[in-house]
Amino acid sequence: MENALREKPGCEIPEAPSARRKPVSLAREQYIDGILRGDRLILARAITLMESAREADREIAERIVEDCLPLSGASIRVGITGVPGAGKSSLIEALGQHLILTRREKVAVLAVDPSSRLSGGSILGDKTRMNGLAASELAFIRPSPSRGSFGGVAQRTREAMLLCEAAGYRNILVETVGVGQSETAVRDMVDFFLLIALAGAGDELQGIKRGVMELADVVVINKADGANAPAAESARGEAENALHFFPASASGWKPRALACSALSGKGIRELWECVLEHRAATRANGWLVRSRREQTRQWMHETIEQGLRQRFESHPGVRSRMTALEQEVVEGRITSFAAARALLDLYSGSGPKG
Ligand SMILES: Nc1nc2c(ncn2[C@@H]2O[C@H](COP(=O)(O)OP(=O)(O)OP(=O)(O)O)[C@@H](O)[C@H]2O)c(=O)[nH]1
Ligand SMILES: [Mg+2]
Repeated sequence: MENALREKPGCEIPEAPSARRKPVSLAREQYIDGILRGDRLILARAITLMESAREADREIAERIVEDCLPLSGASIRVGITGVPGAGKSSLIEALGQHLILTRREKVAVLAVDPSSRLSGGSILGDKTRMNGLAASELAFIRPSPSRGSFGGVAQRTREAMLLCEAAGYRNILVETVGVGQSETAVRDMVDFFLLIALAGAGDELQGIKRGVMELADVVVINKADGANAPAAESARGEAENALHFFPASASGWKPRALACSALSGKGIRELWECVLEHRAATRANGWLVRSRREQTRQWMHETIEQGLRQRFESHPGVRSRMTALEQEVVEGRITSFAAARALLDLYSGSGPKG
């Protein structure tokens, strides 16, 4: 775990702290073998390879993902969102402990954090909230990729998810902080979406956006403990009422509101039972298979978009003109549309040269 969190993009072989670190690549078969054995260090290194900016690393990584693909898919994929401080990390710790200690199941925790691009940090940086998981042999925690566009970050997370599944993780928890596009991106890569909310001072729901609530399979009112318990129960009722007014979801599942405490463990078992119930229902009515198929179709298109963007941005002609054209746009000497068209023409080789 420690190693996984300390891994940096690149390809370093882990060595004793006293030894000199020198980058050594593993062969593709070694990655595959390691992943299939459930070796967490190799799994972490394969994910690092995917996040690498080097074309050669990406190529091997893509082949590793392809090799792992037939062995992926058997997990329950759960997305978890909520405003900062709602208790995402704490709830993941509580759910993870439930899975590990009570159910003896492996759990992988991944993150999509759009802000990590700017801060260089990660929402999973606060490992202190996940002490138990961080110390468990049955858990794997991976922070959000901190480089690349948001679409790239989401794509890396999906690929990491597939590798974790091949490594035998039957439960994947994907954490994302509640800031707009990341919730939709995570919703589109999971089977079940969990929204964490809090009770406010007047017992009403706090910090929930209607658009996000519509994505939720369950709304969890966290911190239902101590003096806050009655307020949480009241907010739960309010959330339950609000959920009734949303149109029925395509999965046939009726979203619920639950009150929980990540701190005391209250409601955690019931929360996971709700996930399992959703699983059984959507498997029986065929939605799970349809949803996964639709997701892979969508991923194909997103991968194309990512690929095009990468190629565009690394195109020598585009790179040489980009800064100058940006400047002209900023100074109002050319419209943004004309500048974009000039760059696109350059890329496709049909436009004005220079
Ligand atoms: N009383 C109480 N406090 C909680 C509970 N869950 C989390 N907290 C506290 O709320 C604070 C935020 O918890 P986190 O788990 O870090 O929340 P988060 O949503 O991951 O926050 P960010 O990573 O900053 O977005 C911490 O001080 C936790 O101890 C709970 O069930 N009850
Ligand atoms: Mg957190």
